[in-house]
Amino acid sequence: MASASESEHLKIILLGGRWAGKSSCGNTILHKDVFSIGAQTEVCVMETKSFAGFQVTVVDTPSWNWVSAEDSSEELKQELKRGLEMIGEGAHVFLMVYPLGAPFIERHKIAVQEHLELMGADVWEHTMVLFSRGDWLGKGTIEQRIEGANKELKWLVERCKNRYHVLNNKSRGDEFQVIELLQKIKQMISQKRKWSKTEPPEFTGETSSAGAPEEPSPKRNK
Ligand SMILES: Nc1nc2c(ncn2[C@@H]2O[C@H](COP(=O)(O)OP(=O)(O)OP(=O)(O)O)[C@@H](O)[C@H]2O)c(=O)[nH]1
Ligand SMILES: [Mg+2]
Repeated sequence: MASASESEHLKIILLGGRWAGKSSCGNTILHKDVFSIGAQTEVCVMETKSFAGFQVTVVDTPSWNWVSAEDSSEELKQELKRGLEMIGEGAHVFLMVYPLGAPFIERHKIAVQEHLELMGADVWEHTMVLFSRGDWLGKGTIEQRIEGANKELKWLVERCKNRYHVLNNKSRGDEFQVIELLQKIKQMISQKRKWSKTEPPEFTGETSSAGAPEEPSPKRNK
C-alpha cells in the first residue's frame, strides 16, 4: 500500500438537502465519527484520513431546504462556498447525496440545480450522485432503480454523466463500498486530467515542433 505522501489525494465535498445522509456518508467514507448525525449540520467541517492507498479529504456542508436557492439564506450560500474554499487548490469532486427511496420531484430538482450551481458553472463536470440508505435498495440493483425512476431522478443521474454510487451507512464495516467509491472518484479525476492534457492547444499559426498531427479530443460525455 502506498504511503500517505505517495498516495493520491482525493478531495470530496458532500452536498445535499436536509436529512439526506451527508454527515453519515462522510463518516462511512472516513470510517470515523467525525461529523454529527441527527443534529442539523450548520457549518462546514473538514477531515482528512489515509485509506486504501488514498489520502481522502471530506468536507461536510450544511443542508439546503427543498426550496429554490433564491429562498435560501445568504449565510447558507456563503457557507457552501466556504466549503469549496476550504478544500483548496487541486481537483475535487462534489458528491450530491440523496437518500434512496425518497421521492425526487420537480421542487427537489430545482433546489439541487440551483444550489449546486452556486459552486460554479462547471459544477456538473465534477459531480457524482451518492445515494445514501443503500439498505433501502431491497433486492433489485441500483441500475434497475434508476431505469424505473421518474424523469426528475433520471435527469439528475444524466446531469452527473451517469456517475453514481450507493452507500449503506448502516453497514460501516463494509469497506468495499467505500473503496469502490474512491476508485470511481479517482477515475473521474484522472479522466478530467486526461481531457485537459489532450485538449488541442489554441491555434497560434505556428506548426508544432514534432510536426505530428493533433489527436482528436475525446468526447466529453462521461
Ligand atoms: N437506514 C439508513 N439510515 C441512514 C443512512 N444514512 C443516514 N441515515 C440516517 O438518516 C438520518 C440523517 O442522516 P445525517 O447523516 O445526519 O444527514 P445529513 O444530510 O447530514 O442531515 P442534516 O445535516 O441534518 O441536514 C440519520 O437518522 C441517519 O442515521 C443509511 O444508509 N441507512
Ligand atoms: Mg449533517
